[in-house]
Amino acid sequence: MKSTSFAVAALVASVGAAPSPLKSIEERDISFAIGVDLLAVKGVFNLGLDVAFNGYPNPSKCTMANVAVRKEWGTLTSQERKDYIAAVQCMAKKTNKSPNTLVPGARNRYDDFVATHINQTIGIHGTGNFLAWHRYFTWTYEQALRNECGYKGYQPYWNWGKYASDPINSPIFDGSDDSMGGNGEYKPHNDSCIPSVDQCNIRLPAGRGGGCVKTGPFKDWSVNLGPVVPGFPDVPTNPNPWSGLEYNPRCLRRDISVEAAKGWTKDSDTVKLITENDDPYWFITNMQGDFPNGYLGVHTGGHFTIGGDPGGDLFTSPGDPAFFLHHANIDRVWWIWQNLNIKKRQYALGGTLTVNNTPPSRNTSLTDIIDMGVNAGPITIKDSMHTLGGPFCYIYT
Ligand SMILES: *[C@@H]1O[C@H](CO)[C@@H](O)[C@H](O)[C@H]1NC(C)=O
Ligand SMILES: *[C@@H]1O[C@H](CO)[C@@H](O)[C@H](O)[C@H]1NC(C)=O
Ligand SMILES: *[C@@H]1O[C@H](CO)[C@@H](O)[C@H](O)[C@H]1NC(C)=O
Ligand SMILES: [Cu+2]
Repeated sequence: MKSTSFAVAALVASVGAAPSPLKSIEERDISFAIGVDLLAVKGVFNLGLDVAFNGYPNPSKCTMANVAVRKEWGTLTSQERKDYIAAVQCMAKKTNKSPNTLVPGARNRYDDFVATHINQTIGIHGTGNFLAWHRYFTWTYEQALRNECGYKGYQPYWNWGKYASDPINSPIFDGSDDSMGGNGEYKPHNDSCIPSVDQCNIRLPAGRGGGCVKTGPFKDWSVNLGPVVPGFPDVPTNPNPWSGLEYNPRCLRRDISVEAAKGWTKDSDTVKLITENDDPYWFITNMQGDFPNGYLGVHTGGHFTIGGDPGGDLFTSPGDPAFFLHHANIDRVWWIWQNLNIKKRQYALGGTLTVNNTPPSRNTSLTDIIDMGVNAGPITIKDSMHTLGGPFCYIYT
């Protein structure tokens, strides 16, 4: 009974939050974002049926009665966005948990998350744990916002396809006081090369930013750690360039790329990713990008829509607070993909322990551990496969 009402309520929540006819610029963008949202509705309906027939994975902890619903940034009220922003800024005022011996450059609680990501970068990208690791990372951050900074909402996500035609004027990056801050000021710079200048498999033309973000709530944001692989050659080198963990305070820079957004993160790109990759290995690989084959994918496409420093640095990218909106959407896309074939995909993994399996290594396993450093205790990958199981209890609209 409870479970059936879950299906219905979840469905209603999805439809209710699905974009209603709006005014102005958003109307046009939203019409391009309906494909993924329809898949989400279909997926949550499946999820409701699944718990109705098979029960909840963790019934004493997580049911319809207490499930959190993560929402799209553009559907939040202005006050809800400001509450989220205030909590992020609060993190940058709280004392770090990382000991100075481990992360000499950490100056606040936000830096703990950046440091954990930097420290593990090589083991969590291009690997089979990529989605599970980032799911737990994003959730741990959301919990810190709530438990340490009084935030009452949940982690919002950035549905790329809604804004792919014009990311600079999106409610995420338009620089208004309820946005995640604007583009960087114009500073001349070269094209971006992915994965690197020496190996330019994919070239993105230089955008119209490149300098410090001077508009919106994060204009005074301090990026303290990194770079490790700097987004621009003029980013000051970290005193320990190998670890990136020494103190290196600098402004937040962005170079919002319309080409990355339009080329790789349209609604149809995400629909294609979800519907044309039944094999978990190819889903995870095409999502992250297949650079030797000139394929950027939605993950790297989203990161380079933000670009800049630290946004264009694989290691330090969580230093830009927009990171977590991006990765919430990565997680949502995985969640949708899982929901569309729960039996086969809920616990399906693809990939190995090493980046693009170089050097060759064993497959990632459900019993492997996800380490969150000072931010949270370790969990198994299996515990990170279900958003109603393990430590989690959330769904997406
Ligand atoms: C980095 O990872 C190593 C190995 O897992 C761990 O021992 C160390 O404490 C980590 N450092 C940070 C800053 O999280
Ligand atoms: C652009 O790239 C060229 C060649 O690598 C380099 O000499 C130049 O300094 C770069 N310009 C900027 C603004 O980074
Ligand atoms: C590793 O996973 C691949 C599929 O991604 C599979 O073909 C292969 O058999 C697996 N290897 C082992 C040793 O289980
Ligand atoms: Cu990452």
